[in-house]
Amino acid sequence: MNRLISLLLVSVALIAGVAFELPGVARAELIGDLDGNCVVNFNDALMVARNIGYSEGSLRYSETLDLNHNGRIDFFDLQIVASHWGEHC
Ligand SMILES: [Ca+2]
Ligand SMILES: [Ca+2]
Repeated sequence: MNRLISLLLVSVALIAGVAFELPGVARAELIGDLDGNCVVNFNDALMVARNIGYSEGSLRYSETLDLNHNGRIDFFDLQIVASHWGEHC
């Protein structure tokens, strides 16, 4: 069930990421490449989706996954991954 929810979140984020440009996100590095394999793809989105809801102070919180640095792994972080989908080194 959790996998299904993760897939649903990734799908929604992909649609939203295509629909909206996210302002203020620098492109100096490969934003959204969370596993460091030089491409932003499903695995990166899944890393965020699996940890949505965790915030600073939680053992499962990760600054790396909190792409907008608001202290919480949330849908907006997933949306950032989606907006960089397919980019590579
Ligand atoms: Ca990656
Ligand atoms: Ca966040």
